[in-house]
Amino acid sequence: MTAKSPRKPISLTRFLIEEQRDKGHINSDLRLLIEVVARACKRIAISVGRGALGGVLGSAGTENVQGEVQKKLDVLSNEILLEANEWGGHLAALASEEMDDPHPIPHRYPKGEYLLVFDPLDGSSNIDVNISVGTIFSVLRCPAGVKDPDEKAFLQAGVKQVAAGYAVYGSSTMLVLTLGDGVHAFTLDREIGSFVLTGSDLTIPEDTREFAINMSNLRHWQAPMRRYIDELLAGKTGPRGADFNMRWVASMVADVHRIITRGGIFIYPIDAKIADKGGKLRLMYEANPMAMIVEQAGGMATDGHGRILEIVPKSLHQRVPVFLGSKNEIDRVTRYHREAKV
Ligand code: P6P
Repeated sequence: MTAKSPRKPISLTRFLIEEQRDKGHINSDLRLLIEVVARACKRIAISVGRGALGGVLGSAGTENVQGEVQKKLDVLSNEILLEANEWGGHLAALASEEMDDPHPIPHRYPKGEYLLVFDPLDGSSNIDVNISVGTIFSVLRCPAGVKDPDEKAFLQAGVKQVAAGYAVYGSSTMLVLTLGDGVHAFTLDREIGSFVLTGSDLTIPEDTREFAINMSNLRHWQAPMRRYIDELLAGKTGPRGADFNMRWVASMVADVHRIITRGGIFIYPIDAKIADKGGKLRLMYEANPMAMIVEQAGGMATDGHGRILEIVPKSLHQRVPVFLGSKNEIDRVTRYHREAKV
């Protein structure tokens, strides 16, 4: 009997060509966009992976529009994504957590039909302590007839996203992607320098015994948030009749990747400390792309009241509360908020 040859690895390039040619899910511009973003993420992975040897740890000594001190790698990652995407002719404009306003495509290059918005290095406060960080991106269509997209062109509800993904720079570098037809995971094969398909149609279990939240904010939470977490902490003898485990990496990409991989819930609720800002996490380049990925994997993503993907943005850097992950738990905690009418 001849030994069965192992299945040939499917590269990201082949996956995207088959999505375009065989399924008609994407066109050549969107295929190019994803390939370019993936290549930029490989470059970011190399810089992140160099750590202290790369001279890119620590603060850049500047602040972004959020008033957050920028890390050198925040700035570098942003520049890598801008340079990679400016010349290809697939984008009409870009926007980033690290830039006040949208970045126009230079007039010397052709424009395309897509808008790319991203958090170039999410969780960057973890870089100096060698904890996983990541890049989050969201793809929208540029509204018809808009030649020079400004902020207004980006202000589309998350349901309008045509693709979303993240790269997680952890023990391995992975790219997790949805084109609106399921969630697929690719692992970077460093020897050949390609992302290889290592997970198809990822699915989040509807139930979980694991939650992720920053417990240090407990005293600032609204009543339904306290009720939900108190019930989890009460364990077997409490109203839930089961013990729950907690994780909090303080890197959204790492926490969400764990949930995509084995289930769980991630919550960054509104609290008294951040009520005036509307929340901690940004709608356009954190909540929306992650919400699309989570829903495509069978999970749920709300702001405590309604689907995150149905929120019509009022500004590019708008913040929202985020509840996402295993469907039955997000359904419960959202019901508690609705019942409390907060
Ligand atoms: P806290 C990172 O700064 C981030 O935007 C997310 O990646 C992460 O989930 C959250 O903030 C952590 O916030 O308040 O726990 O530091």
